[in-house]
Amino acid sequence: GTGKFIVGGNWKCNGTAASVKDLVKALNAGKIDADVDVYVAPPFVFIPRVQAELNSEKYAIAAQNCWVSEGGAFTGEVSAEMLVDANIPWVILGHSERRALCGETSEFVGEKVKYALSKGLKVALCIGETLDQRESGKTMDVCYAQLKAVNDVITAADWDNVVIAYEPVWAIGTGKVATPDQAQDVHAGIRKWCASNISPEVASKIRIQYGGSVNASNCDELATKEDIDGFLVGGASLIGDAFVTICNSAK
Ligand code: G2H
Repeated sequence: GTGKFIVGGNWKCNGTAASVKDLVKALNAGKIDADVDVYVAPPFVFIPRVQAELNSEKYAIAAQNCWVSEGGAFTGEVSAEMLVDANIPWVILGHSERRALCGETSEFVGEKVKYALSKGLKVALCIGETLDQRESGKTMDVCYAQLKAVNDVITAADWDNVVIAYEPVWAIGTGKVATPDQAQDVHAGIRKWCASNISPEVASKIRIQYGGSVNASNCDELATKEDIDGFLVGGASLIGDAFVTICNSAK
């Protein structure tokens, strides 16, 4: 890849006021290389305190989700325009946990990406196959279908504000990380798909993060791969020094 390395910390549904305070302190103490973009995605309830305390020169804020259209009578949801109004520049959409546990289809994720982009948010779009799908040889078809559902409803120019996070479901929170070659193969396939189905320009500049059990020990080798442009980190993003190490793993 040619874009600036980008690392996201997905805190998922974790934390207490006290643990968030400690994590912010550890992140603020970390030295982040100049040539990396970093975002962290706290649970909504912690975002205001993280915004107030986290060093915004090193870390941007992301939401972990937002609603598919304009806010209104949608109990429990947070709208894209609320994120913009709250100075939250990024949103993670299509995470496999939301696809699997909250019934989000690829078409629904596509509509969410479209709406979030239309409001000016930057999107980390998560895609990836399950173990069954990998074992039956459908990895690339699954990734392509998830990308197509988004590409069908946004323009080529819209992709400038999208980062793709390839997260094989079998590697998420399992400690079972994809090998650097496995990840590289899929990333290269995704980039090729972008060249054929969006444009060669988008393909050459879109950033593709790898996610799934990334930690401070495995990030360096993964980061050597040509088409791995960064990481989306779950468990290890809750450990300040580990996350800082991952942020600085660009080769
Ligand atoms: C994948 C990843 C972050 P973890 O979901 O999105 O989580 O690093 O815990 O596998």
